[in-house]
Amino acid sequence: MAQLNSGGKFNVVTELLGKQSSLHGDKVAIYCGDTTVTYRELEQNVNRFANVLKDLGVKPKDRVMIVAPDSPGSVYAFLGSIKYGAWPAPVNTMLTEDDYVYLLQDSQARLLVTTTDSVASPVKTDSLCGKLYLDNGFDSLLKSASEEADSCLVEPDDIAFWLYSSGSTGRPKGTPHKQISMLFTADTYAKTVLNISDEDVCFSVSKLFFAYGLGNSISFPLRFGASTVLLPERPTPELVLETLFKFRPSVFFGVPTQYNSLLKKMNGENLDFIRICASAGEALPPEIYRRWKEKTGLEILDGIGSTEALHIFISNRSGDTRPGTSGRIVTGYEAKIVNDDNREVSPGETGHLIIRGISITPGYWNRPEENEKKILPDGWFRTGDVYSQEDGYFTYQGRGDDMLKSGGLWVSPMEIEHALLEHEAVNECAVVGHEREGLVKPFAYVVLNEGWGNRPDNHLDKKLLDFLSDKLPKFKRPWGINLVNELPKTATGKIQRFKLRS
Ligand code: 3UK
Repeated sequence: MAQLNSGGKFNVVTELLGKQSSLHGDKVAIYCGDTTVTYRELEQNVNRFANVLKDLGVKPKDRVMIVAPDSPGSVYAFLGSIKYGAWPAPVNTMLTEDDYVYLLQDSQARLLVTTTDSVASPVKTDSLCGKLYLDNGFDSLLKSASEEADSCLVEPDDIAFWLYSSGSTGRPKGTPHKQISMLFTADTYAKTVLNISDEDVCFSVSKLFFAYGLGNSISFPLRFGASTVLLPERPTPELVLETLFKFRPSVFFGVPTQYNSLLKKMNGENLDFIRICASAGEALPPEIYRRWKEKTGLEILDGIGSTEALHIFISNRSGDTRPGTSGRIVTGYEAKIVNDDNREVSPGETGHLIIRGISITPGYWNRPEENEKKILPDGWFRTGDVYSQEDGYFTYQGRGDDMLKSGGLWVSPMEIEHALLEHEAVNECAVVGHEREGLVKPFAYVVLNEGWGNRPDNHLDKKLLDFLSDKLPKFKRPWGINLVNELPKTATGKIQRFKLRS
């Protein structure tokens, strides 16, 4: 597990790259389109980026915001900043100009690393002293810098980088992470659940600016001397399949909607180069698990992680998957389910999930009220999720603010959604509570699969309700089904149930 000999100062990038580039200098660290980067080249370019920061007058702890597609250049910027002691903050590339103004102001970023076509590129703020364009002059700038650089030596608990956590409501929150945390997530989840080694090639559909993608594409492969496949483009199912066949990764990281759309595009392809499939971001419907297993012969390991925890802390294991659950606690973390008074509930009972582990953020940037609510005594952290647990297997019941109480009984929107998804007409759905005569009742919003929406006779809303009557007890059945063209989603693809409620 992530432990450092001297208890002294270090730099996580030296820890990750120094060892790998001397052991496997010629090995490919990054595949991206037709570009390959060896471990030696990666270390040299990371050093060059650190030297560029110095020349630009950036100081340790200054924020370097990165708004760029996944590419070798964005990895140099991320790791080079950490090596130099600055705090890189990779953020979502799909936001609006207003969002970038907010993010740059909130972080007081000194440098923006972006591309010329980015919505962020024209933005100006008081704190910003410069911009670097990865697609304009970047290569020659790097070439002019020395390939040797000293590491900024710090304590393992010092900050290494920031992410932005996008809750379902409110502005994104700056979420600093410690140096040690990149190693910790690798040595816990990536080692004990995925068993990643230098023989692996990792490919993540989730981008580097998500905590999930950052671990999958940087911390995990580099920690174990594996290779990573980066995809700069939007991961359409066609492009993801093409990438799978081109690089034949052994570890595939997806999200449930991606598995769902891949299933719809696939036609007897053989994916036997994949050793392990992971899913996170939202609960994996058992139906998608089943169909994927049937089509590919592969299990999907569903696990829950968060931006605040940096990566996955509860997960299914190979050969021991329980579809419909998030699996068991990942070695190195602790989890408890508590009631409103923070007392642990009995097995099988539903309550708030709280977790503890080294990789949890020390606290949001400039958000004392949020920190007060979420950070509990003794290092426990409130996830905001509602869970139950039996025999050590944790079952997601919904976000705290999405749960319904109907007829005095807890109703999990997820459970109804999973049942609806078993119907062949249903593409996506979301269940929320609406008030009827002063009481909250479940209602479903359903997006139909192609070809189902325009059948004249369909009465599908009635048919779906009939379908559910075999699957769910009466109190859990929706009071109505609304057929809709799409569901409101966050930039990260999570359904915004609060929008359907209002
Ligand atoms: C939900 C899940 C049920 C849950 C993430 C892996 O998703 C990640 O981070 P975010 O900050 O969102 C965290 C919230 O998403 N969630 C995530 N995974 C699951 N719900 N089952 C799951 N398997 O509400 C959680 O609180 O965007 C995932 C690794 C790193 C991550 N940041």
